Amino acid sequence: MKVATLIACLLVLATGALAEKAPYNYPAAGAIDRQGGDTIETATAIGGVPFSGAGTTVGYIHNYDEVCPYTGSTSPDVVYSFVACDTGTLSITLCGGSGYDTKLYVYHNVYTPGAPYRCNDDYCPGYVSELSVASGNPVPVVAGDIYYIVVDGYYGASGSYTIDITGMDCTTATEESTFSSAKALYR
Ligand SMILES: [Ca+2]
Ligand SMILES: [Ca+2]
Repeated sequence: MKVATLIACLLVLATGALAEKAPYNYPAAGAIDRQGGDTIETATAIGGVPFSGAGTTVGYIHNYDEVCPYTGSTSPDVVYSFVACDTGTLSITLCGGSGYDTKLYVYHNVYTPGAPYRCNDDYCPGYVSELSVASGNPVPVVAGDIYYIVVDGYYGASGSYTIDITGMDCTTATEESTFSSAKALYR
């Protein structure tokens, strides 16, 4: 490929990737509750599903970025971790009240830069992210495996977010009940 052709291709790619989005009025920032951790190593552990949390990415470090499909984000990000208590399908949405142009991705068991397990940028109005059955991009999980959920932003965007996870009954009560049943077998 000639250099001029290569440069033309790169320009087309860059223009597509960084195409400007129309402005959007986001809701006011909500209360911070069950804030995500700064990195995969310091992820906030989600004890059960259904789960609802809220927080902010403002003031956090930019550690992660995935192309889904926009490139070049330097947005700060926060991380949650979840060990599936059951095999099934999760829906994870930031669409309940996030206040900026979010990105959302999931890694399965290990951090695999460039190859997230699931990824979404703009499913909802306001360019907010969702991985769900409804969006055609759910998150299948396997009992006992760990999933890292990264709340990121487009380009350099940051702000307040909400996160809601549904799809299975992984509550502490269920786990304790299962554990008690299992223990009863050995009495
Ligand atoms: Ca980031
Ligand atoms: Ca987005």
